[in-house]
Amino acid sequence: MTRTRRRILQALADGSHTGPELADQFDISRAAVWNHIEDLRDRGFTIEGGPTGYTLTACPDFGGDAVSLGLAAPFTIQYQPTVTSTNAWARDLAADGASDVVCLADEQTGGRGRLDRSWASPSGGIWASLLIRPPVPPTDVPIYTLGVAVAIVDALAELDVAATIKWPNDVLVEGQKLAGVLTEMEGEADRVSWVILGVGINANIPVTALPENATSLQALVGSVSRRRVTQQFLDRFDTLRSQPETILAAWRDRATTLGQRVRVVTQRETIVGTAVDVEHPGTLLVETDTGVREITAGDCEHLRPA
Ligand code: BT5
Repeated sequence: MTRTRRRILQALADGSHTGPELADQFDISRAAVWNHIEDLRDRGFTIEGGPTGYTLTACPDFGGDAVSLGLAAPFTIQYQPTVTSTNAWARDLAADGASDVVCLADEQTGGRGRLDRSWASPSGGIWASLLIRPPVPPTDVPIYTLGVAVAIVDALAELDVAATIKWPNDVLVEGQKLAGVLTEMEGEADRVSWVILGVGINANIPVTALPENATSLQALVGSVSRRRVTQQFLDRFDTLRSQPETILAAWRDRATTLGQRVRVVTQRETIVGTAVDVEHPGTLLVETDTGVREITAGDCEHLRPA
């Protein structure tokens, strides 16, 4: 969208304006204003004309223009209806030097989970990858993954959906997975070059289109505004990334793993015990018969109490 068109949209979001007012304000002809309004309508914005001028009465449910409008966080939003994987797309942008970009899609044909698992991504989801370049060493990156999970839980709370986090990054509602996070990065020993935080939220999707043990917002509360959920999530994450020292406490408050009997499968072994804490930057401490183990990565299963 051109800069003028974006500014006209913002002006209409702030209140009604007549064609001549917009023409004056942006120093363009009335015909040009009309063209911009028609283009915005083609993009899915409902703009009604009346005695007080043009009024924006509805936004599209999703898309780059819709999510950008009213977003406080300084992210550039890029949108494609269908992609293979938003993380793969964000990697291409990272190679081009981009930063603070969010790649959004309605559908992914090759969505990925951790360890190359597949991630079901039918149309109606929020499939998003945040490309950021935090000034930290690679060892600190897991804290941003925890921050993303916190931001998702807080965005869902606005819909009265009470979600919790299972270490390290599963967002669950009543034990079923509603959202997941896949973090990728590149960097040198003392500084990351880029971090991609891939976020999948099952939004307006019937559970029949999802794997077992998955749930969706549609199943929990009915169809939602993906625009609002995405904006709330991005704004919350932006606040958290500016205060990374607050993330761990926020994560602990929203986690279900602490205090539970767990089985954690890492690349090398399986550890069974009680999850007693999570330490910076996201290390799980599990008390076992042979002492406390520190686990930096793995798949965690909550067990019934012994
Ligand atoms: C994750 O992996 O939970 C990370 C998911 C990240 C997806 C986003 S979408 C945007 C971006 N682009 C991508 O290509 N990926 C990211 P993991 O913890 O490994 O969980 C994967 C497992 O969750 C699978 O093996 C299934 O059992 C299950 N699963 C697959 N699709 C699911 C879905 N839509 N909802 C819930 N569970 C799912």
